[in-house]
Amino acid sequence: MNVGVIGTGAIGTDHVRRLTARVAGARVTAVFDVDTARAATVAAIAGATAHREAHDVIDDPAVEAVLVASPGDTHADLVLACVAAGKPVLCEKPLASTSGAALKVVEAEATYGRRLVQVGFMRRYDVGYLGVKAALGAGRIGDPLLVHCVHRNVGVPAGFTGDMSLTDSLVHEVDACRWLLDQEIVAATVVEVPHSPLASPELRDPRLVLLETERGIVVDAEVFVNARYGYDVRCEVVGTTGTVALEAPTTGAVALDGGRVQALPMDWQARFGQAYVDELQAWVDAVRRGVTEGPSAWDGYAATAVAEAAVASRGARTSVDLAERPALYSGESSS
Ligand code: NAD
Ligand code: ISE
Repeated sequence: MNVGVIGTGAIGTDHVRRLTARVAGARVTAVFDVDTARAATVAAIAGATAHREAHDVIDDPAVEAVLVASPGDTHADLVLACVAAGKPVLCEKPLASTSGAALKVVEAEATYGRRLVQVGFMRRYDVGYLGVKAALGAGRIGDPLLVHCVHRNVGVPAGFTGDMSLTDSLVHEVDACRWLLDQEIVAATVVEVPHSPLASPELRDPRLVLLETERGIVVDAEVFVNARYGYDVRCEVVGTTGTVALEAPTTGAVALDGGRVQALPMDWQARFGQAYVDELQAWVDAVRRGVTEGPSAWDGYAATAVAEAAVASRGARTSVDLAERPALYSGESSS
């Protein structure tokens, strides 16, 4: 499968490397980035052509599917162009920077009549999250009552501003909880906590967010994007008869000099490296079979709508008012 990649920054470059060396059945044949030097360097890794415009990648007759890894506010227009061209597209999260823009993608795909869009919520491919999902599905902890989530980054790049800890980071917890619990989130409340003086004030870092699902389950999610000590993602679902907690891959614990040290990954590349490979492989396999599976445009829309409610919250409970779900997505959202 010939893939065109738009956006060759941190994750775009990683995805090109993965599609070139670790994923079977795909090769990158075209790339675009507004940073033309970067695009040329990444094109050379894959033996691909660096195009002059993003739309040249989508319109390239040799490109069979597109991967969008440019900044979030560029996603919706690029995905809409892919749908108009009838080309399958794996779009990095978030699907769009506003729920209105995400809904336009949902509506365009519903009008097209079959799925073309997969959103890059790669945690659904992580072996730890899959273990939590399997335990819930088997009823091992009874009925879920509440979920504790933690999402801590060492730090964030310079362009990471304002409410991005909600729109770019919290969206992972939103999607994971919708998928694990198989229900929509209907309200968000951001609870004020003291802010770290080590983070830029506009980030108001960390944030504590309460999410309520349609069947009354409450999720507390801490997002701390300048936690410094390591990349630490946790999730524990509490049920009526037990709990199930996310297990992260470990490199073993070192006991030495009267202490015991467990190494942590320092970034998402290390923590979710295998999940990205498995996500891409699943995408390629499905598209080669003529279908698109995995997190859908509806999932992307719902996640952005919840993040938007969190941004609006400022301490007040804010409801999430989703549009009516088109039949194209019935029975598949969050499953
Ligand atoms: P980045 O800043 O490293 O890379 C973005 C690239 O896009 C840059 O090379 C930039 O020059 C290019 N770009 C900017 N505007 C463009 C445009 N209009 N058209 C084409 N290219 C353009 O950012 P990143 O960390 O690689 O993040 C990119 C996207 O991937 C974001 O949406 C981010 O949320 C997402 N992401 C997802 C995960 C995940 O865990 N799934 C991890 C990291 C990033
Ligand atoms: C980044 O864009 C990601 O998606 C990472 O998975 C997440 O941990 C990080 O907070 C985001 O900035």
